[in-house]
Amino acid sequence: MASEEVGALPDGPFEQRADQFGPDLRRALQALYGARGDFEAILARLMCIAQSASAERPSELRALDRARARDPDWFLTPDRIGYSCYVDRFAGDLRAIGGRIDYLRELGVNYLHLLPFLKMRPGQNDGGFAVSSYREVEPALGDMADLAQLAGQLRAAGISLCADLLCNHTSDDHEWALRAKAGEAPFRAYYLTVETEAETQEFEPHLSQVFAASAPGNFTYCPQLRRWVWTTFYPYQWDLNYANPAVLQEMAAAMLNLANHGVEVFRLDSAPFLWKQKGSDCQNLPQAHAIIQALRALAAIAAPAVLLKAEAIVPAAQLVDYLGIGPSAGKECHLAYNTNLMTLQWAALARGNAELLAEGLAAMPRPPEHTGWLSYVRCHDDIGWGVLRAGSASKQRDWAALRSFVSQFYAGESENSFDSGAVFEVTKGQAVHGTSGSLASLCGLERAQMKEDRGEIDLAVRRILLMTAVSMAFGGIALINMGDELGQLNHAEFARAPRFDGDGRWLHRGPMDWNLAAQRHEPGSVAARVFSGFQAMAKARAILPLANAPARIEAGPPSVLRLCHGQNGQQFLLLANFSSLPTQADLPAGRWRDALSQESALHDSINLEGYAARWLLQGSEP
Ligand code: OTU
Repeated sequence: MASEEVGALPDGPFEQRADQFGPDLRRALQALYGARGDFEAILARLMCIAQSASAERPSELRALDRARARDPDWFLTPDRIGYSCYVDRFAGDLRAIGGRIDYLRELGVNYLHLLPFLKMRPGQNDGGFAVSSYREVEPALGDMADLAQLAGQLRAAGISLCADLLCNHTSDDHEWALRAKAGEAPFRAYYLTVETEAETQEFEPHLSQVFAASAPGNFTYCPQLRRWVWTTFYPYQWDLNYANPAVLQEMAAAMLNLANHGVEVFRLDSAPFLWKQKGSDCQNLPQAHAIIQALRALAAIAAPAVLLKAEAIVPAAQLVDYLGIGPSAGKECHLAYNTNLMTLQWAALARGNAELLAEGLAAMPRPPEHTGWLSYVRCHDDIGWGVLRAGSASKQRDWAALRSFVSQFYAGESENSFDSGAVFEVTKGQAVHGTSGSLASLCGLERAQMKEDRGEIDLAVRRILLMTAVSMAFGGIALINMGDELGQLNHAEFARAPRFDGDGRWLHRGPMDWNLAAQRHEPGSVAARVFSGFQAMAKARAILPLANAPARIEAGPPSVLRLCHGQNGQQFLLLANFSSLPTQADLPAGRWRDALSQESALHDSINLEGYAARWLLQGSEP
């Protein structure tokens, strides 16, 4: 294999990478299993897993490993546009996704997150987030060969495939859970269980509740085990016990097997919850970070092209830690969802004011080198308001009041509400959790279309484009949630369907509306306005001098977010007016041009229509 040998030097063979990243693996494992007598054996076993994965890695993926080693910041270029969707609702099955690549390319997408597609629990399965096997695709969606084939097709089209790694829990019908229930001691040790209800109460008071209304509490009694199983999420999602090194070994092997089928980016689901410790809230513990760092080192050794992305819905103060800080910089995740940007943007839109948004973003620590944010305005989950709390911005605020304001606002309950969203998982006494709804419905399109009010439809479209313009201008990968590029509305039928068991997030998980997609070429239609707006931004973004976070962020006037990036003598300025009223914003000295409309010779100040977002460039022409 001459071609392999030519490129083999820069990142070197397995042994070289093992030498380079082995110490990181050792350090991470020490934080987890350092006190154990069999520590060296645990390390050796993981190295063995990495070695066999590396040996099995197909040659095209080894070529990718080499290319990525030459260009480690490949995922941080401003042309990175992501898209996330469910396989069945976007295309039908994995094979059929191949037939939609042209659509994705038309939009400018080069990163595709397919929501869980591995074998899932029959019946209730939290949209596939209850995995029954890490080594099989859900039969209705295809098989592992289809996965590898699709990944190859996507790669050939310049699209990187991202998949979830359900690392915190398995389904209660996963083989490990079944064998645990059957009484096999080694598998019982895969899960976190306690014997009595009284013991659960030693943890509960310190823990938060994710599905507080529909799945209260963090433990579920299992009659077969005659014990209480730790279930942070739904009762059928059993939390794994990483204090048992066998669990880390299984998860590492599962990840590397998927990587060898072409998955390039792993979304580490529920990353904050990986380690539990009595007396703590069992989130963001140092050991949870150590587990991720171990997975990172193993990927670097066995499948170096692979990226890790943290799904950590935590306040800003804890968020950047997932990108690796201090001595761990560059040794944890490459990417993390920028949930702070997302929630603060929605709060700004509700309040018609950008000051808190600017303040919150300015206070955020910068991502370390070679890491970046995943910016998004909507995803398959609710907007979790819980992250808006002390640490989200520098000044003291009444965060609880803000959380209930936004929650009510997006449930359409405030005087000025324009949206058709719904509260998610609200319980008595705990006023706020999250909001469900599609981007378009939350931006007012649904109500406006119902009223057939052209003026309001126009405002809603502007809000959609404003929210997207801000997220796309922040830096890192900008992610579009399926259907948002067309202004797709809520799917009320799903929200009511008994098979989804009252989980309100199905409100915005409707099937892709391909009829609406067909309208994207009909000038003047809402679909065309939204789609072409997204497309133009995706295209224009490629030449913006975006770093992995803005250089300066401020508000002025109060409704306008000003966000600047500057690189190689080129300056970029985003001006985003979160108010429905027009306003005027000062421009920094010099002559500016609009990167989207190409309007040139702008200087001194600029008029911003209600909900207008402008992308302005200064300096050398591209
Ligand atoms: C993640 O979610 C997934 O994105 C959800 O779709 C799953 O239901 C869940 O894990 C279990 O697998 O807190 O950090 O508020 O934002 O459950 C993990 C609801 C999470 C989600 C929350 C989230």
